[in-house]
Amino acid sequence: MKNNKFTPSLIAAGLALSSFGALADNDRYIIQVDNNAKGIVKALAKQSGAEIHVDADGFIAATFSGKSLDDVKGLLNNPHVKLVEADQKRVPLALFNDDAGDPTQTQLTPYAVYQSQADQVVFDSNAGMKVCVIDSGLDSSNADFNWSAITGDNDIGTGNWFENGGPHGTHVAGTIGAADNGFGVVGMAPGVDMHIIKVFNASGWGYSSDLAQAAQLCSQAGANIINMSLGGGGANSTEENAFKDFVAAGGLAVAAAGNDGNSVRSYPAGYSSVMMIGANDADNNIADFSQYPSCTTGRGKRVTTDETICVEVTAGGVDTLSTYPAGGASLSSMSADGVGFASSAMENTGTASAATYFLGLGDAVDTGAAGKVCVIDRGSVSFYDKVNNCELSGGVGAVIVNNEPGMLYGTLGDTNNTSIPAVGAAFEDRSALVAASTIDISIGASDYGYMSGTSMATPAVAGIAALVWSNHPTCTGEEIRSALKATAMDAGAAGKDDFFGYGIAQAADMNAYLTQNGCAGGGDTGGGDTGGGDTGGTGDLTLTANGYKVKGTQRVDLSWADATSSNVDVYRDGNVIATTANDGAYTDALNVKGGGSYSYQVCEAGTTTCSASVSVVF
Ligand SMILES: [Ca+2]
Ligand SMILES: [Ca+2]
Repeated sequence: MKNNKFTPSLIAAGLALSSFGALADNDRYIIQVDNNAKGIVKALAKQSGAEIHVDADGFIAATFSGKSLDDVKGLLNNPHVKLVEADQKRVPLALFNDDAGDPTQTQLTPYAVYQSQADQVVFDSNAGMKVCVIDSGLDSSNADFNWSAITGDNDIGTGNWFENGGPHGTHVAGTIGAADNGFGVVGMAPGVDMHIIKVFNASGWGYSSDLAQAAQLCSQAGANIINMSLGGGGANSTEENAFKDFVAAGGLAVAAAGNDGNSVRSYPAGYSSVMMIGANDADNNIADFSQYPSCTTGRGKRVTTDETICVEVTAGGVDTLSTYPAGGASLSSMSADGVGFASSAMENTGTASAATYFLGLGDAVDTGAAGKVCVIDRGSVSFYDKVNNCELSGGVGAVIVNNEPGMLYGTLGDTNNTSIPAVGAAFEDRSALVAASTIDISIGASDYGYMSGTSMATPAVAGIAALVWSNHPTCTGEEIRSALKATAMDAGAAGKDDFFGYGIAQAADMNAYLTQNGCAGGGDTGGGDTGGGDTGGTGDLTLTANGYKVKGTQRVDLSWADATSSNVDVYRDGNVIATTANDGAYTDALNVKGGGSYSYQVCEAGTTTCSASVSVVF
């Protein structure tokens, strides 16, 4: 029984980090010059009131305060000037990005909302959807919730549900249902009814019996969905039965795959009744921490495949922006020579505004940094050592620049005893930051911050389910689960795989699929499913699939068009099941009864020229 503990899936890196780069108006320009006449041009620019920031081979960059590009071209009408152009601000870009800005002033949409199309579906608050959040409580100090729609249960061991036992539960709840109210962030199902059950606190431990009881309390509260951003090793029949009962009554239960980056199966996610959720990043890549248990069990002739015991879908869960207990997170801002740059708060609230000093790797004390903001490269020594060496040198603030593309997120560790504000910066901004004359950095307490984990992906899927389900309220939880899988966007290895399951959850595609096919998805009554499949394929080869049953056994008729080779390969769930004549039709007779969900593709034989994946749900 000792294995039946579960823990909140807290990932330390990225905890309480923010990066809200202030975007200054840009009146900064690049001037291309002949090197031998650069002095003349610099003098001309200074005469015109410019502040020069970069003096490089063949060009300079300078701010002409309040002047337009045409103004500057006029001022620098000189034969040594080859070109004047706007100095564009460069920020690290992913496929999907959080809105930029200050969440106390404006509402920021987290990247995962865009990635999963949740911004394309309107939540129907009259449908009565309710999400039960079993976590560390939801702190009532955060104003970004529809508090009149939130209830909870107290637990003697963990205290009031509306007081946080760590920020985890508040962050999770924000991803599900932060209100659409003009500030802060917005959840997947904004303002959705929630029931909060607090089963762990700062000490971080709960037991499977707590979870089994919590499932019953969720049911009593009338919840449609249970969100469990938690997990641990070891199955437990009491716990399993509690979720089985919840799902049998029409509910949907989702849980985190786990954050150890291995193939271990976590529970409750590993129970068949519970949908296992993995995490992807803003570039549609799997998170390196996201666990990927196999869908098969047994050995030899007893091997069986069961897609309900492995990852079924994923959603964004890397550097997820959401709600914190008020003041519980850190927000940073940075500007260099008056131009805003993205930053992440590392440690120590406060402000620093001073001339810059490049401290190299920051591996030694250097009194040249006295009174200045240290710009430090990542590498060689710890972040703490870098900031400490800056402070011991008399530095008043520290900027640590990443040594690989993207923003540097980090902390100074548990034994930090520095006091100067320290921020991370993106590698893409390194040259500008190193060249800058002055840097201003500021770190303040915030109600919003970042966390990473399958704990963050799980509430994204719970929220997407609530969002779409609110538009199809007659569906059962199992039907919603099937629709999530049938419409997920394939990612990673082609077809269903252990890391992504069916892929990244897609709210708008799922909504359209249920509108077109009904709750049952068309599979279990002999109807066809030709809609809602993902669009991972390329080329002109088109495929439709029609699922039906013969004497209770699943069959799928495939028909395709516009293949050009004499034979085609037929794929089911990423594996070739047949190489057959290119006659436009094939029937897959599965020796399977009951429910199931399959993804089909047809490819020109021996090639990767394939149709899009088409899903069939029984
Ligand atoms: Ca909001
Ligand atoms: Ca895949």
